[in-house]
Amino acid sequence: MRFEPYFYSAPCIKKLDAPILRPEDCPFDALLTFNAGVCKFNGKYIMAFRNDYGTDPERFLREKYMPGTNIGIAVSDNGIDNWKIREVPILDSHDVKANSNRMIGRYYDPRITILEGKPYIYFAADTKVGIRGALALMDDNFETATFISHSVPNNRNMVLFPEKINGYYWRLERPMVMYSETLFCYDVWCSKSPDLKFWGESKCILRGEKAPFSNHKIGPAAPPIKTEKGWLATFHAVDYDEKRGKNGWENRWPYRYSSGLMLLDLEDPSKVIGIYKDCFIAPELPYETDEGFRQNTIFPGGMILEDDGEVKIYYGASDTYECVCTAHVDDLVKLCLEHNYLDDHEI
Ligand code: BMA
Repeated sequence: MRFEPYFYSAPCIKKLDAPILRPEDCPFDALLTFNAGVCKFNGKYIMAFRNDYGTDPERFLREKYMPGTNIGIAVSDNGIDNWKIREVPILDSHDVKANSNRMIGRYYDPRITILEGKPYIYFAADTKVGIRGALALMDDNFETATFISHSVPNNRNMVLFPEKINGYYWRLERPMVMYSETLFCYDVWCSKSPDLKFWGESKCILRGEKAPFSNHKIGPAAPPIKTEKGWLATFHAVDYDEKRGKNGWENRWPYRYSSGLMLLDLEDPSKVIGIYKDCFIAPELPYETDEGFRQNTIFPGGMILEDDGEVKIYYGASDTYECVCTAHVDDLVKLCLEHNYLDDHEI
C-alpha cells in the first residue's frame, strides 16, 4: 500500500515497468535479490546483488528468522536486460563464518566503484563486534574479493569515489550514532584516506534531521558520478509514521525509504553545494509499494553515466527486487542547482 503523504519521483526520472532482477531468476537458493552495486567494466555491466535466502514469510514472522545473505554477480551487455547470473555467489556469509571464526555474520548492500582501473566493492558486514563497512578488491572476472579494510563499528552504507581528489581517496558513509540530538536520526559523513586503509578527517556533511522530505535516518546510496558542476550523489532518506501498520511480511513497518539527490563540490566532496528540494526517487509502482518483503523501500546502490549523458540509476525495491531508472545528467544537475533546498534552508 502506498504511504501518505504520497511521494513522487522527479519528473525527469524514467522508470521501467518491471524489475530487472527477481529472486526467481537466480540459479542458487534465493528469496530476496536487491540493493545491488553496479559498474561498467571492459564493456560489460556487472551487478553485485544482495541475496537473502533460507527463510519464508511465515518463518520470518514466527522466529524473525533471516539466516543467510550472500552476494551474487550478474552480467549484462546493455545494463538493462538479459542479466546472466553466475552459478556461485562471489561472497557467502556461511563460508566466511567457517573461515574466520564466525567473525562476519553476513554481508549486504554492496556498492561497486571502478577506481584506478580496478573494481572495488564496499558492503556492510555484521560482525560479533558490530556493523562494519568492509572494503574488498575484486579480480577482473568478478570471481574473488580480497579484503582491504574494515571500519570501526557501527558504520555502513560506504561508497567510494571513483578517483583520487587532491591526493586522497574519499568515501561517504553513515555511522549509527548512539548519543545525538535526535535518536536514530543518522547522518551522511565523508572521510578521506591516503591508502584505502586509514580513513580520517571525517566530517558530517548532511544531518538526517536537516534533510528534505525525511524525518528519520539518511545514508549515502550509489557511488557518486562526476559532472562539470560537481559530484552527483544519491542518498536514501527515511520517513517514519508510527500510524503505519502491516507492510509486506512485517506486521508493523512504519518506515518509507526513498532517495534524495545532492551535488558535492568537485575539489572538496565534503561540501554539499546543492540538494534537490523534493524526493528524487519515490516508491510508487505496484512492485515498489504492493509486493515483496518491506514495501515502500527504494534503495539506490549504483549509478552509471553513459557517453551520451544518460544516467542509469540502479535501486533495490521492496527489499525484494532490483530495478533501474534513467535520466539525463544535465537534468539531474539542474534539480540540485535550480531547485536547491539550500537556497532557503540551512543544513
Ligand atoms: C536498511 C538496510 C537496507 C534495507 C533497508 C530497508 O537498514 O538494512 O538493506 O534495504 O533497511 O529494510
